[in-house]
Amino acid sequence: MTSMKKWWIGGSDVWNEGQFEWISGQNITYTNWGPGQPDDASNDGTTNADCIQYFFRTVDQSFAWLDLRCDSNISSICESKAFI
Ligand SMILES: [Ca+2]
Ligand SMILES: [Ca+2]
Repeated sequence: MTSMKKWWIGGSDVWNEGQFEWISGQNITYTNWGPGQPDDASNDGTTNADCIQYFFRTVDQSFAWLDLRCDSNISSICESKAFI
């Protein structure tokens, strides 16, 4: 990883506002929303925040989720099978 401290993690409520799902279609069974999230708003004040970002909270040195506009230009964390 680089010094970036925010990533897409593949969850969205673009299909049904307020009902977040993984893009694989699996239900989200664990959440780690930051304070006040999800609020369907992005940091710039725009609405329609439908994708889940995993980010580092400098205020308490922890990681949390927030919802953000899906067209925001950040990197993704991907899951794959191990090839061992
Ligand atoms: Ca939303
Ligand atoms: Ca938000």
